[in-house]
Amino acid sequence: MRSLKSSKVSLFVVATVLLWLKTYIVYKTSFDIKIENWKQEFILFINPLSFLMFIFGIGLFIKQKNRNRYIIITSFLLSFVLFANVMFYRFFNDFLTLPVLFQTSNMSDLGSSVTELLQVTDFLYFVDFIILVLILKYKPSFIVNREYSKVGKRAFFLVAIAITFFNLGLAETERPQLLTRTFDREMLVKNIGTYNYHIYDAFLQSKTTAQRALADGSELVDIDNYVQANYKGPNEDLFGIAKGKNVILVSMESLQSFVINERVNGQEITPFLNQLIKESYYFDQFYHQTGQGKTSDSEFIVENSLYPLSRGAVFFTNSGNKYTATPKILSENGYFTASLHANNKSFWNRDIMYQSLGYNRFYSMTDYNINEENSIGWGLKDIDFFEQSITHLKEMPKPFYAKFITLTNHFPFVLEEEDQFIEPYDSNNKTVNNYFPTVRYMDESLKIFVERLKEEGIYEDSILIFYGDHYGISENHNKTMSEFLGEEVTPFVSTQLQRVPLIIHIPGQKGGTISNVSGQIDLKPTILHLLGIDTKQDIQFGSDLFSKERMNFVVLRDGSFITDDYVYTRGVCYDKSTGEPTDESSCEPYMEKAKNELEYSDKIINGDLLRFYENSEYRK
Ligand code: GP9
Ligand code: MN
Repeated sequence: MRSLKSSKVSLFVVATVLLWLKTYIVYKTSFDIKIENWKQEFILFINPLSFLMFIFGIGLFIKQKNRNRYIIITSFLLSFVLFANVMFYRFFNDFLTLPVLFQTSNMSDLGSSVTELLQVTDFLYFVDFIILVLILKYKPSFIVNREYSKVGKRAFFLVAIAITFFNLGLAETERPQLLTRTFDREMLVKNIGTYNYHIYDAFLQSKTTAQRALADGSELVDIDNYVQANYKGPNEDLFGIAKGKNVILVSMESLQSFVINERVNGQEITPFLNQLIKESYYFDQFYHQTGQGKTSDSEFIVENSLYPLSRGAVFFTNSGNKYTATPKILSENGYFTASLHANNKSFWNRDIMYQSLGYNRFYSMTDYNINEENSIGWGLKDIDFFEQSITHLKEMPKPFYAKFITLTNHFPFVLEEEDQFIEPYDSNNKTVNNYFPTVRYMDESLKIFVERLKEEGIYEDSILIFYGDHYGISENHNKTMSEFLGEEVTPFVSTQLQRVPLIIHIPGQKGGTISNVSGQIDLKPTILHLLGIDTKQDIQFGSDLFSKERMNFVVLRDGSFITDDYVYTRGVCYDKSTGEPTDESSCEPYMEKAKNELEYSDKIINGDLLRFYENSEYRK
């Protein structure tokens, strides 16, 4: 009697365990999720559990009669979500997101090929659901149906909560700031599980939708007035100087200005860039303005002349917005526009965002030959990346606008012995030590890239724009940085360290060093003006770097700003000439402007205001 009773189980337990195991098996068999160590494997294994406990646990509150029905329906729906992801993955090699689901072009592609994508064995994706139905029909005695005590229910949900936190905690150690930075769908699914990922995606989506729905375009009047009042005309001598030329943009991973013309252990850190600077325009007071979206933020700023968001990555949160980005403008002006980056295409949601930015083509991981020998750290080594990219470049229709995103100089700055052209710095801080050889490696890759461009006859027909995407050495390393720089890293110095190199090479121009206080936001009008394209009608917060009317002023995403004479950061006004705090009144005239710019830009993004711009009547 006793043994008979104990062999009975609750249907919700069976459903949870079956779906849990099934999800894990599907992860392993239907998706290509890269696992690097046992901890990641363990996270992958447990990640469906907490969600399933919650969702099936709701059944505990439902009266017996309906409970089984609830469990069966839920099991079917979740299986369907999983299956839909599998189908989507077969076609797009990516996980579903809500905006994508409603992006008709994507879905009609998929719709027409659904029958081709279906396989006979696909019913296996519903096998647990089938088992549940069969049990209920033929072996109902196997199932115990009872009401659960309050304490029992409470204990159950406490365990579910504990598992959630355990999962999130583990994920955080594997991937810090996973949720706030929202890196990559694969990374999210890997760490929080496919079901939680959909909830998170739905949350992001509803936030965006609500803000967008509430906007009506009337906000644009103020913004437009501000932008028009701050418009700076182009430099007459340079406007259109590169008309019809190719544009080669290189995002230099984690490159900060402090390494330029600097040595470590007596060796030059960036010999090639130091050389290139002599034949180009070099901006030594140029700042990155990125937030949590890192590289993707820099891409966003550079191509839209808007600020990124203070939280999250705009590439994720607002990828469906209307933008008037450089690639879009240029493709309307006869250019072929492409981005080249040897990483997973869904990283930073690039595959989706690039459509909104107007790219014709994205050369991602699958367009490169990547193997164990030619990769390190985050993927394909920069030298191999550039070498392989030349083939793509040669095939592009001319003129082209091509953006290259380097990768090797990425935290944690790992490099193989054979790629170390200089010795690491000597301190007890591995990150800072190793930063220099990887920077040096990237410098070498750029040298090879330019040599190849010359060999292929592309160099003389192109303008080159090389910029650092964001800092590489974070504030966690201030102590070692103080040692390296020979001065204490105060908030003032830290702000100065946010300078990244910007080099613009224009064939036939001697160039020179320009010390305008400027930032990534200024690149869009600069590039367009060099190509002879007017930007007077654009909503932009930057201004042409060569303009004679320029104001020396840049705002960073954290609200800090820099002028000719002052640095304002963390509520303190610093005198640039001394690096010491000074009277707040010196910074006061700019405070309002800095705040306004960030707020206006946020409004544009959150309200998707540019959709009202082109067709609107308000501009006379
Ligand atoms: C990844 C590359 C680097 O595709 O953009 O990412 P980051 O962490 O620098 O933003
Ligand atoms: Mn980066």
